[in-house]
Parts: sequence; C-alpha cells; structure tokens
Amino acid sequence: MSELRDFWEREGYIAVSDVFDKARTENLLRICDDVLAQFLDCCPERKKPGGVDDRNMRNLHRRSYFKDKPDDFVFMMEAFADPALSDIVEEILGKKIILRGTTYWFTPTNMNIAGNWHRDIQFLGKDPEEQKVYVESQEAQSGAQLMLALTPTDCSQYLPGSHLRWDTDEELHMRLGDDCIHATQDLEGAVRVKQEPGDVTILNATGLHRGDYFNDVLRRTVMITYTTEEEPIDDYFSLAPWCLEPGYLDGMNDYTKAFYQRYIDQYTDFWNSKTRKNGWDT
Ligand SMILES: O=C(O)CCC(=O)C(=O)O
Repeated sequence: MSELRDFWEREGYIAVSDVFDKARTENLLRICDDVLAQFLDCCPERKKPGGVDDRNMRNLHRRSYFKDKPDDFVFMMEAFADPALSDIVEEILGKKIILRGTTYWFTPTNMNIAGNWHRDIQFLGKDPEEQKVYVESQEAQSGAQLMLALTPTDCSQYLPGSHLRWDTDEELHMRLGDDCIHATQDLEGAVRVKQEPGDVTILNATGLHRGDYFNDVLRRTVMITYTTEEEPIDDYFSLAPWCLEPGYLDGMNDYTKAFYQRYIDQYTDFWNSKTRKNGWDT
C-alpha cells in the first residue's frame, strides 16, 4: 500500500502540494469567479440572487453558466477531470471513482463565524444511532471530498482518525447537543491544513470536520466530491439533470468525456426519475 493511502486510511485526510501550476490555477480562478458572479446575480437552483450569508455555491459544472464562453467550460471541466486529481483519489480509495458534485467555497458578505463541526452523514436525515452504524461500516470509507485551493487558505479543519470511529460523549454533545449551539467550539487534536493556490487536500467527510466562514478572509476553493459505483448516493448534491442535455460534453477531450460519461451513466436513472415540474436550467 502506498504511503499516501496508508495515511488516508489512518487519518482520514491527505494534503498534496503543487498539483496544478500557477497558470492553470489563475485561469480557473478567473473562470470560477465569473460563475460566482452569475450565481450572486441569480442562483439557478433557487431562482433568486445568492444571499449575503452564502459561503458556497453548488454545481460549477452547470453548462448554462458558460453560454457565451464554451472554451472556459471545457478548460474547467478538463481540469476537474484531470488524472492529476483523480489518480490521487483512486490511489487512496483503491477504486475507480465517479464524480458526485462540484462546489465553490467563497468569502461570505455578512457571515463571520467559525463553522459547525459535523459529519456529512448527519445531513442525510439519519438519527444518531443510524449515523453510528454508518460510521462504523465499510461504506463510510467510500467517499472523498477534494479541496483545490485557488487562493491561499487554511479555512478547513479535520479531526484525524474520526472517520473510523463514533463520537466520544463530549464530541457528540458538542456536535449535536442543545440544537448544535456548542458545535463551533474548538476541538483538541484537530488539524488545519495550509494550502497555497494549486494545492489539494482530500478528506473523508464521514469524519469530523468544519470550515471557517469569515467575511474578512479571502477564500476561493473548488470542492470536488467523488464517490464509487457501490455508493453513488442519490440526493440534492448529485442532482444535476442538465448534464443529460444534448451537447453537454461537446468540445472536451476523449479522456474528459469518458470521465463525465461514467458520472452521467451512473446518475441517469436518478435524474430521469425527477420531474421537471420545478424546472431546471440547462
Ligand atoms: O471547508 C469547509 O468549509 C467545510 C466543508 C464542509 O463542511 C462540507 O462540505 O461538508
């Protein structure tokens, strides 16, 4: 087993420097900021402008953001599918991966807080007993959240090893007790990885983690969420039916097309099972 995979399995996160060079990172920053400006003007999922407390936007890979800029779309999609990223994820998971979602983290306008410690499983409507069963199961080791910094950042924190075990009584009270009012407390043993533009961290979001959302701290980080064919998870996060529109993969190189085709094939039935009654932009 590689050192990286060994570290990942034991600690639940890894950090890799200089994955993308300066030119590529700067162009991605320009492209993603252009998408962000459109989101702030009108978020397509909510059909209204992004809010002053928003700190992330989903679905950078929505092609409608690129109506007049197809080359930017292709540049971004080829970067996100680049083996420089996916090879690392496949090495640590030991499996072929598929995309699950894209997110852009940015500096909020109003919000000025350290975020809540959480395990992503708690957002899937499971009670603590069910969460515990999941955390202690093999499926809990199947996902990876990749953070590609486009500006220098140390906004994310992770509690090493917490992906392999359930919360202590104190952690559980901190995370979920009293309507989560204690969930922003500092957690002993947590690590905060410093990233320069082009650096990558990957975390197992089953473990305890959180972000900082301070309105005076620059943050521009692309998050790419991956999963495996065994654990695709159909939810709002993987809901991207506009990927089925004809021409979605146009202009991309063959490798990139094949990468997203696996994602599209995986989720087509789920996407088709959703009606268009609320509409979605392509
Ligand atoms: O880095 C962050 O802001 C935290 C990300 C996070 O908590 C999540 O995606 O679940």
